Amino acid sequence: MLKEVVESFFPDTGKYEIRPFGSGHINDTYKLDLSERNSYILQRINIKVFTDPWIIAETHLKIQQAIKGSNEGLSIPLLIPTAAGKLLYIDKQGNPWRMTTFISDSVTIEVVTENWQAFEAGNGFGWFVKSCNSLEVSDFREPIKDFHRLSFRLKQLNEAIALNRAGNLESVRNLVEFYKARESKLSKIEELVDAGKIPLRIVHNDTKINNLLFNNNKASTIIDLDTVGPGIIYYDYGDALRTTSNTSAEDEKDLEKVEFNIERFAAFTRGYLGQINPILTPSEKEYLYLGPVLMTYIMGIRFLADYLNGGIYYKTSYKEQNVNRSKTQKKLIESMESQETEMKEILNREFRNLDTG
Ligand code: ADP
Ligand code: GN1
Ligand code: MG
Repeated sequence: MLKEVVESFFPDTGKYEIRPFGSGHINDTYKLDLSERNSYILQRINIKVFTDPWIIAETHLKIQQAIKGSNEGLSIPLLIPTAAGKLLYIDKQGNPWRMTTFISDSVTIEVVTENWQAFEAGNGFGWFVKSCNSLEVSDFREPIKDFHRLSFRLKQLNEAIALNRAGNLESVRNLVEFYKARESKLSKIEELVDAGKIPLRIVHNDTKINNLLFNNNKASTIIDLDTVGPGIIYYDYGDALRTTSNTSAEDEKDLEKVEFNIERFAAFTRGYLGQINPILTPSEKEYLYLGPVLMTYIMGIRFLADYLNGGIYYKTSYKEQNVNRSKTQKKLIESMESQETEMKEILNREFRNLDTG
């Protein structure tokens, strides 16, 4: 199978090496070495999740165009077409494969341990949204419909509760109650979007910290562009902070170790706003503090729904992983709630500093 795929991109290649790579929850990623200094990333796109993979490829190309000429030391992996000139190879089973350039000597971070890493993450993800600012939102299609729409994710959770497919609902009653109690506060964002008060932009939509590559201690490459498309700024700001400011792993079992670190929040925010403050509208600024809690909540209920469904969406390496992920999101939300005043103060201070030069 892999031979067929590799040869569709590089028909004349001689010997090569290919091995699984990375730790994403959705696609299958491989590193392909044609020679010692000539490597690529080959990915099988999960078509249960991305039902129209051509949307992803077309969007990738448009983003490539948009960032051409940017000279801030940041980039994205470039698409490598097949020998037949297509952006994807569809294998005999109907699975789509995509090849991109490999970023040599890069590292990903799973858990941030230093403030500079958070600052760099803010700078990198901020650069991405700034680079997409001139794009026409209506030229882009959503690769996953209603991906971060809260009402859609709540509907999925309610269905999972009603069906209780895995028969484990009783064991997570408290968790369900926790999330249910916060529905109305967070629904406000969707109301603002629907009322046209928060603008749609082209955003990344999956800004977890390991979707950013570092080279020489600098953010260098924004990766995992599958979800790029229309969205709001809170999706990117919020999801990035959910992971950047988490003091522990996404599925940490010892909840004592899980906290939302306010110093990382401040460092990320400084890097992020340094890039995008000039393009933000007043209403986007006003509710920015809600981004982290919104996205942590959405991930918390998605992990919980997948646990109730018996683990049909996210890759898992052990049985309780989805519920552990959901419990860490709960702990992060509690930690954010107890620091809401500080978060607002930090944001206001950064806005003031940037606006007064
Ligand atoms: P998933 O959608 O499954 O999360 P990603 O696109 O994020 O897949 O890739 C998984 C991992 O592979 C990343 O976390 C990173 O470690 C590595 N990776 C992906 N693309 C590249 C690249 N172009 N260069 C180097 N490493 C990469
Ligand atoms: C998935 O592909 P990956 O691992 O970067 C998911 C994100 C979640 C994330 C949680 C298409 O991201 O939405 O935030 O897991 N991607 C999709 O870790 O569902
Ligand atoms: Mg990823």
